[in-house]
Amino acid sequence: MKDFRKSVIYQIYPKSFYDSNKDGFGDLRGVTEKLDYLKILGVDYIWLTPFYISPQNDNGYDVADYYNIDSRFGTMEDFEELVFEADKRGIGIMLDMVFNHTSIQHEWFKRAMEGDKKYKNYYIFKRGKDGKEPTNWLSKFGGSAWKYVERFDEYYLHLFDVTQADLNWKNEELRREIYDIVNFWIKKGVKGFRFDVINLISKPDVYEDDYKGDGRCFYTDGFRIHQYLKELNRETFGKYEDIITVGEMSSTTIDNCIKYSNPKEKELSMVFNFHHLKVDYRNGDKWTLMDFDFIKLKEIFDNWQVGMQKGNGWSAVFWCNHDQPRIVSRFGDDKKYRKESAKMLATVIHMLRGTPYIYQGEEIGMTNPYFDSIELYRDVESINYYNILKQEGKKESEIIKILQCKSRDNSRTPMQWNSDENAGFTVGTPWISLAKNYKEINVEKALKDEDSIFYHYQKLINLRKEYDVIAYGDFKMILKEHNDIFAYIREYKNEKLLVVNNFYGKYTMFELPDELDFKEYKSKVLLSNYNDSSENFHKINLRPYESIVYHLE
Ligand code: TEU
Repeated sequence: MKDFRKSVIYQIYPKSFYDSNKDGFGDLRGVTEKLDYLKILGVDYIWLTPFYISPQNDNGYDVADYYNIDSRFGTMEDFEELVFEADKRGIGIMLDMVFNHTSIQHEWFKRAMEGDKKYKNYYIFKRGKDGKEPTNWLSKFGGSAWKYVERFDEYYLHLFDVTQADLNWKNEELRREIYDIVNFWIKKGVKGFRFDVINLISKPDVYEDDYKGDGRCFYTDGFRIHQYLKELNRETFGKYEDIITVGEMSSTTIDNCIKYSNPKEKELSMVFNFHHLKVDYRNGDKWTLMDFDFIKLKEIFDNWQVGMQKGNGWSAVFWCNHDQPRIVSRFGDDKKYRKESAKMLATVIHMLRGTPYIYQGEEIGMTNPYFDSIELYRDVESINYYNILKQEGKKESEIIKILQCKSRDNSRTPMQWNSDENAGFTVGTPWISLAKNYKEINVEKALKDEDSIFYHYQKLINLRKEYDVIAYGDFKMILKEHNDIFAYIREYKNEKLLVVNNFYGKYTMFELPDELDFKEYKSKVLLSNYNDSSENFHKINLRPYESIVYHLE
């Protein structure tokens, strides 16, 4: 059985991965065809984002039928074949389960709208207040979180798009339906689940205005959340030894994440949190431009690493996913030092305490596409905010600049396989444009270049298997105040790792703090992004984005 702490997980956004049937839309067969590539990389699990029947208003996170596959992605036979072929290669399939909300096209919601009481109680319908929405809460995609339904003179809650209606987890009948869905997919042979915004499912008993914010304090890590997760665990995956789970936790806390992921609590295997990815939000607002705050980034990692370790919790560690811009364009340098900075960023994440996630294309250093016109964007959140920023009076060129850095479409452009037309992703018309640099940045090139970012990721994955200290070691940050260096130590039994990273494109001096006396240790360089890194780790003149991992024993 696999130990998830020794595993690396690869995230696939099937729509943009590989199109096997020429319709411009990636599909499940496309994933099966590329399994050998993932086998070479060495990943243990693949997390697939939703491919269930959906109107695709939010690219599948608006599920209309949890039991069936959207024909654009393929058929149930295609899915079964994918599970079978992945299993043959020692790769487990993880599914994305969206249970905070359904699409308004879901049968349950349709019945609710017909006035069927049973199904109305699957959702959250409330009376308005003084002719207005029940509360002043905001949707995460902009505007009010409530939608008026004339027929009932009531509103339904939608924390995301207006076509994504929030489910009522207080209703036991609804919870049973959910457990049936999870059990259905377990029987299909899946080996894991990612639960979408799962810490938002527990809503309050009383709905009130939020005078200081957007409402999130009433439903984030809500008061029944641990009860719900324990029940979900007990009724579904908890019955099996080899199923791993990860919860996507929005605006959460360390204390809650310890509870979500400490094995004693019997909730989930691990958690995603996003605090480290908000260090380039001005005053917490994503739709602004700001250089990232490096000291804050380190502080957040330090707090979470140490906090989770103390409470015996477990984190999913990552830079990229389908909601985030490309990391090399964000915290690295996607031009002059693309290779060096992408490798450095990879090392920083993979040597932390936690299970690393790689998002498709990250392993070849894919960049943001820098779309220069609103017509090129597809994402509902990006388009909503384009309109909101317009209304606020921002200039078109300013808004496009913001989207070029912040839009979720930055990570949703097709996977770059080779230098053929459309990067070999499709011979049809791709549903979203490609980044123009695909002739330079693609899988075929990466596999031919032994110094490529791809092989750096491959090494990181192999090292995790070989060295227990990477999976199980304690974490300690050093040089917290240093303005350029991200450095830390991992310790396990009599092994240590010293991980030293220059986060910037200029030279900087590393000096091992005096209190660390590692003189009696034998050291070797485990990994570096330069081929002649210093063997002496006491004092190093680090080159641009230089990143070195020392093993001490
Ligand atoms: O994301 C949750 C979420 O909070 C993000 O969409 C977040 O609001 C955004 O990245 C910040 O700008 C999950 C899915 O990953 C996302 O794709 C879905 O759109 C969302 O849930 C709704 O299901």
